[in-house]
Amino acid sequence: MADDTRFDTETGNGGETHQRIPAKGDHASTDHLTTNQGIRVSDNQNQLKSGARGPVLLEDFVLREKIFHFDHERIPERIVHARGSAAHGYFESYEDLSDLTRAAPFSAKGKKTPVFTRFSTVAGGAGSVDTPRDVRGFAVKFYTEEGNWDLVGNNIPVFFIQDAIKFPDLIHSVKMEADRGYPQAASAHDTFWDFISLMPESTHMIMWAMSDRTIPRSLRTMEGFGIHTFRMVNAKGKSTFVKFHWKPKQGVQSTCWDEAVKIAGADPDFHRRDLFEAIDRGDFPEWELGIQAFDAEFADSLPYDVLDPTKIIPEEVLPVRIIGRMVLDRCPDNFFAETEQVAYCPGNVVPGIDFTNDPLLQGRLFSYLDTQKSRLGTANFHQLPINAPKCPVMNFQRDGQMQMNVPKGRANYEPNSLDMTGEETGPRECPVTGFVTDRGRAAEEEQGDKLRVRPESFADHYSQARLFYRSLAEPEQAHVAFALVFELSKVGLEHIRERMMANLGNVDPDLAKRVADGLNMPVPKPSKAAAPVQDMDLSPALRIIGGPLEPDGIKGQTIAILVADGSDAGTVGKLTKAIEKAGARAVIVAPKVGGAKLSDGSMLKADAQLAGYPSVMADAIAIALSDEGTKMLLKEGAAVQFVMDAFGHLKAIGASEASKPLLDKAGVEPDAGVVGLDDGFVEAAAKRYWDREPGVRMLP
Ligand code: HDE
Repeated sequence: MADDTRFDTETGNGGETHQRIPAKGDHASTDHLTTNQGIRVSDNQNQLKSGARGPVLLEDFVLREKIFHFDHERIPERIVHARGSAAHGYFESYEDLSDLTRAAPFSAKGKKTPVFTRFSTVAGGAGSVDTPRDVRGFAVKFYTEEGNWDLVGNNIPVFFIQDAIKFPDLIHSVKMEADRGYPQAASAHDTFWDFISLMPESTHMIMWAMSDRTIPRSLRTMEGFGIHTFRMVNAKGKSTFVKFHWKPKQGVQSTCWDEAVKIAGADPDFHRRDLFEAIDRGDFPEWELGIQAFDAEFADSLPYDVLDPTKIIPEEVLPVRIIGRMVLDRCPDNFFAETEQVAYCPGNVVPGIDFTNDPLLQGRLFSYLDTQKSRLGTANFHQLPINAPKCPVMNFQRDGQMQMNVPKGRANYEPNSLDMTGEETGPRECPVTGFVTDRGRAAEEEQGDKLRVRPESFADHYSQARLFYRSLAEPEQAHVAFALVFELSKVGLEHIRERMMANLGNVDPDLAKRVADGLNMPVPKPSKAAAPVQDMDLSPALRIIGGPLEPDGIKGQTIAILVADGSDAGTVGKLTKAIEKAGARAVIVAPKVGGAKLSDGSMLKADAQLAGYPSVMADAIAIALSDEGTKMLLKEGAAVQFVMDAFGHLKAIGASEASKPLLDKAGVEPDAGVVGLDDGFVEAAAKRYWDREPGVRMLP
């Protein structure tokens, strides 16, 4: 049969029937199925056999190539940050920052630079769930016209360790235990807390890790931080220290622990889906980039060392200057090619950005390139489309596995004088526009004996842990105590719990007592601190609840409306409109996905089926049931749980009068967050009701 003839149905070998829709067009067209050698494939359903029921022939190159390629589809996952989700977008500078830096993205007001941003969890494997208690990676690749700049940060502004040499130990301790291979994506086990309790420098980060920051509601509602002190360098070579901050326009929002656990079961891809769907529907997430810029004199005036990555500079001490925004407006076309193959490296800096001597940062500069060679298999991974700079790349590096470029000419070394023969000679150095390492502080400060020591200025491990804990709002402090009790309850070895509580005694005696009570263990004496613990001025900017980035509306959020047969059409219609007007998404949930027959006889299609859409998926819920619907759903466990969880997770519940028996059955008690379905619902839906919490769970 001719190749390009269209035929609908054909009876294949063995009498099976399948649809074949052959391609049209000539040999230049792209709609033909081919092998990797470009040979058109006539049959993608059957192997080549000797006779219909006979043996398969080794000469079937179509089969062999297809299976061969499939066999090699997986690459090693990232050793950390394996689970990630990413998007394309742009960075827009709010001003011309040339007084501070000559870095290309900041050279003019309104200038746009393309970016690719990947968010990740740290401990779990690539197939692990999205909502464990974990730090989140926040890595941004800026494709500037002067090369790629990667700002590879986290959603927490400090780190567990001060020196890169401890990183393998930290990661080994948090990952699945070496002999048993569990737990996956969880820090609640002996080896992690053993290591942490022996490393007092981790205490500040532990306060953040046990706070609501590590159970974000969405990747869109997280802050990001560069952590280390970097330098910005202007055209005159003047250098300024900077710390980078990403502030989400969506606000900062977290889940309750019980909610995060239930989301993991209801939708393991909750964050990935949320990011993809938000961008897909045109609700582009946005972050503002801010810097804390300071000079050496200011750094020297601080009671801690700005090279120590376990320290912040509170915003009250040095305000964050907002310098631009990042908008993520395009989903990846292909998860593997882009999100999986992207390779970030803190060592990728452009002229105008430079490093400091932070010993954690310095170790990172080696690690990323090294691990990427192992993960992506060749030193040429920078040629992959997602990693390739969007400016010319010209040098004399050659060859290697998977070389994608075909460099021309004889010159593959520099200097050369081939131009005297009239040949192409290749690129030359750029002393003026090229990257020049900033000497920063006087060179003599960087000379000294070869030592393996920690500076004295890194010795205070507790003052900022105390600062963080005491700056939190009361419910957030309770959550920290709750998380510590939960995690240490999963630790089997009692001496580890005791040692950890002794360290907590230095943070705050009340916290140590709360945790000890929660474990029903005696409060140990505080451990010996390497430096006296200071009471620093509190920093309310560190709070989520009542903090500067608490969301003040429902924009970007999801509100579930539960309907069933008999639900009032007018109410549901009005509610949907009001939710959408406020910039949120209304999701119609019904017992059956085909929808429900409303009071006016119309069929309203459901976006989700009740059993598959527990209320943890939404930020607030509206129960729009009639008497008939309520009567039916009183017998449906998923409906009772829907309401009970929303109440337990401190969410707003809007309910029709007729729904009341369902609310009663779910144990809902009236409070400011339980309202009717009139105009006030949208406003009520904008927050969580923290006052409700002591009534629904025992907090330590
Ligand atoms: Fe990383 N880290 N890291 N890290 N890191 C990696 O690089 C490492 C650290 C961070 O979405 C790896 O390509 C060392 C701090 C992010 O692809 C690896 C040390 C911060 C990502 C590596 C640190 C980070 C990584 C694994 C201690 C926040 C994911 C795969 C000195 C500022 C990037 C890879 C992505 C990934 C090493 C500490 C952030 C092994 C040695 C501090 C967001 O190279």
